[in-house]
Formats: sequence, structure tokens, C-alpha cells
Amino acid sequence: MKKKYKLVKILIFMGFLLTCCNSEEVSVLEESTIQVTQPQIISSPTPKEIGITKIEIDGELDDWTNYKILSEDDSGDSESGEFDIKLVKAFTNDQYFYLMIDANRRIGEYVQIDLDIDVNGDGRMDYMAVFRPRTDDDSILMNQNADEENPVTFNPDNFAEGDGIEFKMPISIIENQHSFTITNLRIMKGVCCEADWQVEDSMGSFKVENLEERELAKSEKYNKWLSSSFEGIASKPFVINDTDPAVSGARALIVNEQNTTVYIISEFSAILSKVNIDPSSANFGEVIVLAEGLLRPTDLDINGTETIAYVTTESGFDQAGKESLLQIDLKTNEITELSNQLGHPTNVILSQDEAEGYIVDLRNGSFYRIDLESGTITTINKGLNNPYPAAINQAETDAYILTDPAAKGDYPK
Ligand SMILES: [Ca+2]
Ligand SMILES: [Ca+2]
Ligand SMILES: [Ca+2]
Ligand SMILES: [Ca+2]
Repeated sequence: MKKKYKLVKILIFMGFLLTCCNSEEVSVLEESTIQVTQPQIISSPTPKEIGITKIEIDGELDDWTNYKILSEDDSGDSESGEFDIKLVKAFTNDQYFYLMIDANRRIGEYVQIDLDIDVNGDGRMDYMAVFRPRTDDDSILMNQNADEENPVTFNPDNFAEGDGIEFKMPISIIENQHSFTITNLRIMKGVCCEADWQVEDSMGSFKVENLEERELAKSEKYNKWLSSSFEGIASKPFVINDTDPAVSGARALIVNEQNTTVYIISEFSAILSKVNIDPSSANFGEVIVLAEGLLRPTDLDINGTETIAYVTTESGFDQAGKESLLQIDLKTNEITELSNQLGHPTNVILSQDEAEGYIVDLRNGSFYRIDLESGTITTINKGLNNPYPAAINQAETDAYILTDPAAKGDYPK
């Protein structure tokens, strides 16, 4: 019998600690007088058309046809014939530095690629970028002018190897320089950094210039991704947001009924936030902070009209939090503690009529119903072994509870 798969598109919110770099810009509206003048017809020159960068970082170089060669390298000059650089093409658009490396013959053995970057034109390297296309390792950028070692890491999705190498790096991490010089590009081979660690082939320098191109907006990328087909049981994940500090240490999420908003509770930031996932919105991917100071949250639920959030919290690894069920009014930002009589709440689910909540209590091995008006707790079941996540059927006649979940570092002996 033929197996039928339900195809699933995967969306990702990354909750990690920020190492750099986007400061939020706040624009202030100043009071101003509006002047009305007679409209004038001016024959203005057509604005220069800004193209959209359509390079796919997939290792295939056919999307580079219309870009000019920046520098060519000798043929047959590589150390062991494994990776002989033929030529490079590169440019920056409004947000990224794009690079492709074409090789003579098929690419053989090598380990990593180093780029020495001079951003101020004095001929000396200011940054060194290091990436390893054959691994999932993060790429690394080292600032040569900083006193201490301060590598910035960036997404491993930003490189690929196929017929050639493709690489992409946000220019925000190199002082937003749109043009700079690669003083040296090296293909490294061997074991870093032992005696056999050697330069397989190198080239440079070449100047990278800015083109009148822009990166696709997040919503444009999302719509393109939505309409793309894929094979297998799930798509390659689409990263909705992996930089906003509000989702740092994200712990639980819930999607609204219209599929336009995701609510996220995050442990490191102690923030309840909402993320725009509306494909028709220009603000797709935007994160809005709804409530702060929610120490050690474990789970959340939202009412149907999206005006009230319910959040469970625990004391946490550092005992900074409290075992509580909180109610957060999303209009007034008022936070009310509905119960402090819980051992260790890990899960909250609203009833269909939104008058009650179902709560899992890990420490007491219990499953409760709580009246959200009075705070009265009714025990539905107890004696559960380390209950953690739960789900309830629509008729609210059956609850499904997982017990004995693995904790961090737990493995069978
Ligand atoms: Ca490509
Ligand atoms: Ca070469
Ligand atoms: Ca320099
Ligand atoms: Ca060379």
C-alpha cells in the first residue's frame, strides 16, 4: 500500500540569546505645520529601478550569470589539486554581502574558507569571516581590531556547496559597509590548526561593490515560501524570527484562530509577546511585547477574542519565579495572580466557554480545573507520575497527559 503523508510546512521561531547587534530604532513624530501648495506637474526623471536579489544560496551558480566576475585565479595553482579556485563574483545589496566561488574541476577535499576583510581601505584586514560549507557549523566573524576575541556567529543557512560555493553574510556585522576589499580568500585543508593545516588555494585582493539591489522583504520571502512546492513529509523550515530578544528562551506558543498571530512566552526575556504571521501584512515577522517581568513562565493560553492571556509560572532553576497562574489583561496590561496554590504548574488549557482553566501540576502529580472567576481549584485527578504536557478533546470529556518527561541531560543508562 502506498503511504500517504500529510505535508507539513514548518515555521520556526528561534529563541536564543542575542550576541549582537540590532538596536531598535525609535522614530519620534515632531509637531509640524502642514503647508498646502498648488500641485505642480514636474516631469521628474524615472527613479532608478532597484532590483531584487534573486540569488538562492544552494551551491548552484546559474543564478549568477548576470553578475560580473570580480577576480580570476590561476588554474592549476592549488596545493594538492583538491580545490582549485577559478573565479569569484561578489556584491552587496541593502542588507547582505553575497559571494560565489567557482572552481576548476570538481571540488575535492577541503575544510573551511577564510575571508580577510578590509573595510576602511588601509589595506589591512579588519574582520576575518570563516565558514565551513560541508558542516552545519555557524559561520564566524572575528573583529581583528577588538582587544579580546569576540567572534560573532551567524546562521549556517548562509552558505552552500554544489558545483561551486555560495555565501551570504549580513553587512550589519561589518559596520554596515556596503563596499570593502577582500584582501585574501583562502581555502583551508587539513586539521585546524595542526602541522598539516594548509592553504589549498588562495586569491585576492578584490573589491566588493554595492549594487542597486535589495533583499526580498520578509513578507515577500514568506509568500514565496508558502507557494513553493516541496517533497517529503515536511518542508524545510521557514525562520520567522531568530533575532528578537523578546523571544529569547521561548518556552511555549499558541496560534490564534485566524492564523495571523502567534503568542509566545519566553523564559530568558520573561516576556509575553505576539508575532505577526499574517502573509498579507508588511509587518510579517514583527514581534510586539505584550507583558514583561513574567519570571520563569511555563505555558500560556489566550481567549478567543485575544484580550486575555493565561500564563503559568514556576520558581525555576534559580528560584526567581513563583508557582502561579497569572491572568494578563492585554488591553490594560494588568496582571492578576489567579492562584498561588499550585505545586509546579506546567500546562494551562482554557475550557471552550473560557470560564475555566485546566492545569497540570508537576510537583503534586495532579490535574486540576480552576474557576477563572473565583480561583477555586477542583482536583480532577492525582497520583500522576511527573505529569507535564496535556491536551483535551473539544467536548472536554477526555484529557491526555504525558507523564515522566525527560529532563535536560536525562538519558537511559
Ligand atoms: Ca545559487
Ligand atoms: Ca586557482
Ligand atoms: Ca583595514
Ligand atoms: Ca590562487
